[in-house]
Amino acid sequence: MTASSSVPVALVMGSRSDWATMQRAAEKLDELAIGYEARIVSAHRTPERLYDFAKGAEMNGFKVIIAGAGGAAHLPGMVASLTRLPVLGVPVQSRALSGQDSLYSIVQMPAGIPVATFAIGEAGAANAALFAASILSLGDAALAERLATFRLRQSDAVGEDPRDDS
Ligand code: RP5
Repeated sequence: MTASSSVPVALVMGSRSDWATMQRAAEKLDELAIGYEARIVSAHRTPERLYDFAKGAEMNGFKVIIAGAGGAAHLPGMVASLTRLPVLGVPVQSRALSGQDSLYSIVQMPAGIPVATFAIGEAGAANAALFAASILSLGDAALAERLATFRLRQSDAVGEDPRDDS
């Protein structure tokens, strides 16, 4: 992701094992026709890749960064420290502590460098994509319309009768 990008969202994650979770974000971005690039960028295994990505993100045309990681999840905070772009952090559910480690690592940023933090796991990944859509829709009327339609369809899909299984 060092070449110039024409897509607004960077979808980065600490490991290939995070993709099962982070693809929920990719699906929502696809649904809303928002362009993105997905890439593995590990804070501790590929620190130089992390640095190059985060320092170049704005110049490469990204507007929002979604960063997912699990365990001692430094990735979103490190990325946020290297760019002024909004960073949306997704705590991936870890095996040892069910993602509480990931959540606390991401959400407990000391004052000065913010990371918007979402729910643990797939719900967080999906919501990070929807939040990215909200941010981008501020300057994109067509996307704002697609987002409104998405919400209307979501509402329409919720029936009132709990016994109705159709
Ligand atoms: C973190 O360590 C990754 O974000 C991942 O959630 C976790 C485990 O990584 P693997 O051991 O599966 O590569 O860096």
